[in-house]
Amino acid sequence: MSAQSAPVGANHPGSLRIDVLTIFPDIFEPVLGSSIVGRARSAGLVDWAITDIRDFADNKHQKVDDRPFGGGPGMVMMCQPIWDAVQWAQSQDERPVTAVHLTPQGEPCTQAIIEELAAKPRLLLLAGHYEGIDQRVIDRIEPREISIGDFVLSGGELPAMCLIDAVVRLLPGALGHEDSASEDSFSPMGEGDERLLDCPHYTRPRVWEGREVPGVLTSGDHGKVADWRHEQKLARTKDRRPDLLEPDSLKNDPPQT
Ligand code: 9WO
Repeated sequence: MSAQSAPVGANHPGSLRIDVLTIFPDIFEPVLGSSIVGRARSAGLVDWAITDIRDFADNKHQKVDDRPFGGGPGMVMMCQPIWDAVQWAQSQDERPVTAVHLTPQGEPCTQAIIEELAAKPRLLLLAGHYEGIDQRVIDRIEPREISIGDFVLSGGELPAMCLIDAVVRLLPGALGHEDSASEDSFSPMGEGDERLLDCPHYTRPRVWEGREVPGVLTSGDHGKVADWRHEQKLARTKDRRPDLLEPDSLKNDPPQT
């Protein structure tokens, strides 16, 4: 089943370039620089450029926001600095860029969307702040609009980092153990357990504070272990996320127009 599908990212040469446009450039490096994502950069699989939208403000005070037409609280991010930053980022690499705007108004993110993004040569992530971004520059950029969940944050930076983490770990060579990604919850490349949540995991000691590891896992019978894990995945999914068992639940809905 997974054998005939090309590895994620195999359809483009070279490494993935990710541009991030933000008014909080400093918060990215400490998060992205560590762990699997940082290792993937050291290995040359990915690189990112974090761009401060303020650098593109065409006024003395580096003002990138203004009061909303129609009134109301808060501020709105202006078109010009964002458009100029997008143009600049685009000019840094000749490969076509896929723009993504992280917003609660976007399509709910799924592992299928992450796999699609991981196959692109370039991503440009737009992280909004304040009350949001002037709709006219969004209309001009025509980014894919993606939500990482039905909750409101103070900005799109954390969702952008979530998306980068999810994408980068799928790049071939990013995980030490190459099978890991395909065995996850949600992976369409799984061994028939795609669409299912993960099973419980255990490590030593076999007995901890009187609690024993399920006997099948220490039986040495690999067939029984595989069956048990599959049953656990199925039971957990039925119990916690029955919606995932509905047909096409992991497919991307076509854009509604
Ligand atoms: C605020 C708000 C208040 C009441 C009803 C709806 C509302 N939507 C927003 C809103 O979108 N605020 C944004 C804050 C404006 C720009 C960036 N911000 C943001 C991005 N918050 N949360 C995200 C986000 C992005 C992706 N996935 C989940 C949340």
